[in-house]
Amino acid sequence: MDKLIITVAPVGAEISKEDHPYLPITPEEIALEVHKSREVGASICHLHVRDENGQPTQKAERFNEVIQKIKEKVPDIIIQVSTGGAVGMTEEERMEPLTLNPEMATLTTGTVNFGEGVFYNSPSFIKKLATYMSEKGITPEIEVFETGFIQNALQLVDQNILSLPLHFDFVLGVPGGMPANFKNLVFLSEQLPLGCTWTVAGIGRWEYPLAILSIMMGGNVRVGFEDNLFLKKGLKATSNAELVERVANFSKSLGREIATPDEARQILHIKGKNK
Ligand code: KMH
Ligand code: ZN
Repeated sequence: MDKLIITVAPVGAEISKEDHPYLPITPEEIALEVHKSREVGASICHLHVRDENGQPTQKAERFNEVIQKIKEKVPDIIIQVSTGGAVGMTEEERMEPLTLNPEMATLTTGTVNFGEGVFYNSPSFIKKLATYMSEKGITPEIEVFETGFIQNALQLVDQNILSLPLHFDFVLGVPGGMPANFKNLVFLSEQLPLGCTWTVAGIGRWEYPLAILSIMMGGNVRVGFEDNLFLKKGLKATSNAELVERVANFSKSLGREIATPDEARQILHIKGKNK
């Protein structure tokens, strides 16, 4: 089994300081959280950023500011920018961080209800994002909120826009999306062509049960305030690093070592380093 790749998703677009005072918002706060998370085992940072008022933004300038701060502290971590942004953002807004030529970016290959909103991804927009990433050599992570999203990604392979092996993230437990449970994770992982890699982001209380199953199955794990705030029932983590460290400890105790960013690059077939 390959070493475990841990992704930290420290910010997200859905929670605020009112939900959790430890949510990192400023470039300095985000960089510090990523640094602490890297020290305990994270090799990828799934990045959303916030503006001066704490609101989600996809402005390239703000992403650049945050990425520079992260790189000062953690030069080797893989930065995966979000092209999902927040529900309701325009396609143009969502594409902005790609202009920074990041090493990795998300690519959601379908539309899903998302709480009270709709996370809208039309076939033409999916194709546009995939084509852009492919032309620029940005490694996509396919975000899967429902089974059909896998087929939609494989269609892009048939159309010679993307190529195998692809890397997938199963996001389970978003209200409106595919429920989080063990059967769904096993089912999704069985749909992938040989050689593809996957990670799981269990939302809320499912973060750890699905992380443990993934560790045992040879998958990978995403944790962070974007998905879950709690270390255990009633106890909020005071840092994203506490969530990362818990997964790393589970993995080590189950006999699976943790990948460094360079090892993650090899496992995920990422070509360029920190472009
Ligand atoms: N905030 C969600 C609407 C991604 O980062 O690409 C979308 C999301 C997925 O978080
Ligand atoms: Zn995200």
